[in-house]
Amino acid sequence: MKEEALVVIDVQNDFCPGGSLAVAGGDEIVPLINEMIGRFEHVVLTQDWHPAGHSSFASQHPGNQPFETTKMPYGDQTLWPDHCMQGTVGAAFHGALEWTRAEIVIRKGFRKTIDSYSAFFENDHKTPTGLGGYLKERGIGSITLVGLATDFCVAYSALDAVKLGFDTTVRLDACRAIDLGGTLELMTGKMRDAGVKLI
Ligand code: VGL
Ligand code: ZN
Repeated sequence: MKEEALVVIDVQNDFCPGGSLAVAGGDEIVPLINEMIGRFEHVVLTQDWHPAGHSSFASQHPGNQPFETTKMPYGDQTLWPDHCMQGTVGAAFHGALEWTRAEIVIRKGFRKTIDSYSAFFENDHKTPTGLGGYLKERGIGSITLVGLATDFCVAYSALDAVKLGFDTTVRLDACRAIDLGGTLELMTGKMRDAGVKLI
């Protein structure tokens, strides 16, 4: 029997109300995620973890505003307000998240010149974070994704998980979206087409 893991994406203060890149209702999902954490054999967390001056921050691109898109060597990149800086309160997990059972925390976006939405690959879609190898070595074949944000880090993680051969489910009721001009509908469609189970 293949093992199953819950993968909790980026439930961090900066993505919750009051944070610098707040996702509407981001904190509402914490009780449901806590309940799920209690039911899964394996729990994995991801943590968006940027150095100061990260290249995904609009503040590093004179002439650009947050939420605009720019070209990077690895492709198009949305620019964000400064967020989830390493070691800050904004980068910490939401205070009510019951994370103690997590067996691994995957940090991502820690290289200054490249962003990483997905828990599996950086935004060049080539550089692995190590999570795919970790799950495979542990005999985990199915994953359920929850967290923030549905249309960015959750969606990119789910699409990569399918590519890596994991049986992949997203619990949409335990996610919240940024929804930048239709990105929620776009990414939900891509997940459905790729074979992600959306619940
Ligand atoms: C995320 C934008 C920038 C996310 C992370 O967790 O969805 N979005 N960094
Ligand atoms: Zn980020």
